[in-house]
Amino acid sequence: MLTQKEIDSLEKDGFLNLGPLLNASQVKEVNEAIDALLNNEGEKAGSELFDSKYIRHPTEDGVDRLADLVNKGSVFDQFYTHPKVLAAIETVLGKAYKLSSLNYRAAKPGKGLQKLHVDWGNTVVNGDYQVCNTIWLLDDFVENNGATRIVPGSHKRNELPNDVLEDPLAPHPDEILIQAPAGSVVIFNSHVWHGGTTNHTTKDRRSIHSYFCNRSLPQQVDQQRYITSETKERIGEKGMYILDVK
Ligand SMILES: O=C(O)CCC(=O)C(=O)O
Repeated sequence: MLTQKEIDSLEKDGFLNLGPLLNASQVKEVNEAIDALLNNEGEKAGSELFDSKYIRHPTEDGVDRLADLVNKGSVFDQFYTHPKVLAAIETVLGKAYKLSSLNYRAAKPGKGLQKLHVDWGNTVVNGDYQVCNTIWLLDDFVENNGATRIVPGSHKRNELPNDVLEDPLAPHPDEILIQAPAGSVVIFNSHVWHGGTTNHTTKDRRSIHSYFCNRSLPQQVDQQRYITSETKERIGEKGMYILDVK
């Protein structure tokens, strides 16, 4: 599913751009579904994350979030079942992984800057990675619209950004920006130093994160608690295995 070059680059740099997995009409369909959910959910949008101990920024000023997209329409099934994405997740986490959460994050104009961070409490120097994220671009990510930044290779460092950086909000000399067209999917090892940047444009910068973890860990969103019979019927045994639901 992945070339050796792709596997090596994910291992070495801690991220991999899989290229466009959604075409323009699929991106449009997803963005329409997101708009409808944001309208319907209003103040409650993203609330499935608020009681989770396992998310670093459940609420952020100037950011729209939606959570539990698993149960909000068949259009979201592809985000955690796409074979190429799963192959990349397996490269980082091994075979024993599951979905932790499926969320939407949009940086509003003027907002979106995050500290460089990792999504795990400690460093991992032995390659025993516990968490891995995928970011699905719902807009072109460009230099000034709040694209995600990553410090390549930092997943192998024996130090955390918050401990060693004078200002984790400041640009890092080694960081790169993910710049790619809408529909692209970027896998990033969640132990790599990363974060959102400021959106300097007048339009939202939209994305969906399918976040995976080691099978033995608690999920960011307890999938068993939220799963509906409609979703179970639709996704079948394989989907239920990825979500770790019965
Ligand atoms: O959306 C992004 O650019 C990155 C978000 C992120 O790293 C986070 O919310 O932890």
